[in-house]
Amino acid sequence: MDKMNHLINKAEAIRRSIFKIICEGGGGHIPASLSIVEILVALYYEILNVTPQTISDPGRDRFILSKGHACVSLYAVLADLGFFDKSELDTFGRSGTILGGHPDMLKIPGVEASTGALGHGLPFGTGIAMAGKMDNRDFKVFVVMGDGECQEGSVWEAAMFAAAHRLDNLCAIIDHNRLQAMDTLDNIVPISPLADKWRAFGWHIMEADGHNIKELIDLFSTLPFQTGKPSMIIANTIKGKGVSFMENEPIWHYRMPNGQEMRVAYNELGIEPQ
Ligand SMILES: Cc1ncc(C[n+]2csc(CCOP(=O)(O)OP(=O)(O)O)c2C)c(N)n1
Ligand SMILES: [Mg+2]
Repeated sequence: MDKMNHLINKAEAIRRSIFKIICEGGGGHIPASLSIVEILVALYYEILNVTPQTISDPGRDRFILSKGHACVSLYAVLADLGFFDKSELDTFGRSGTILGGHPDMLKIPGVEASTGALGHGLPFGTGIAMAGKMDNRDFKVFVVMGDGECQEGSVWEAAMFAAAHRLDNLCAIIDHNRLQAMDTLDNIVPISPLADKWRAFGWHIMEADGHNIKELIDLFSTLPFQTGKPSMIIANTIKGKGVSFMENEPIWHYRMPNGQEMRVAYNELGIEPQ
């Protein structure tokens, strides 16, 4: 099997894992997690130079999931790569678990930043990128944000700072699924034209199909897009990707499927019934 097919299969397996973990754990953000699967697969299986053995190495690449509510996607990837034991995934939603509804950097091996309150991942990542420059290190910092998250003022403070300090070791990815918690961004606080806004703040912008692993890898492989500028990938995605009745439907941000809906989703994702 060639590499790309392997990664596409990996993404499908991660989708199945996300769905099972959240359904068995009794709650979580399914559509937001499904939205970023290919972005995480492209980064963790091809781009990031971090392994379970190097999680404390000062020279490692850093990944920050700023939209922390999608953490189950990250948990599934980290467990698959051996950052912690896969059996931990069965504890999601139970008392005493290290795998909370938002990721905790003090508890979970491989998690670089505790996130969940939106608007903090980019400031956090910008600080690490600045430290990398000051220490003359050549690691990269990747931050995945939600598009609704870009309504937070702190995002734009970090955007200005990163451009001012020429942080070309920083790459942000916006999961541009056009939905926030309760509705479309356009119906709440529109943020378009998104690319022009970031460009005006001094970033180099590229756009991609956020579900096309090859396209994402090709882009990540050319970082920085421009010397002296932070890089941004606007990844066009579908919230709920892979479960037909959840795709692009805001109601599923907080809702959990009932038994019948679960069976439909299991069938679509190719999960064996228990
Ligand atoms: C500061 C802050 N305000 C509100 C919330 C509640 N909240 C959780 S997810 C979410 C929607 C975020 O939308 P977006 O960034 O587009 O992410 P998506 O769910 O589409 O992946 C909101 C408002 C939060 N986590 N943090
Ligand atoms: Mg969104």
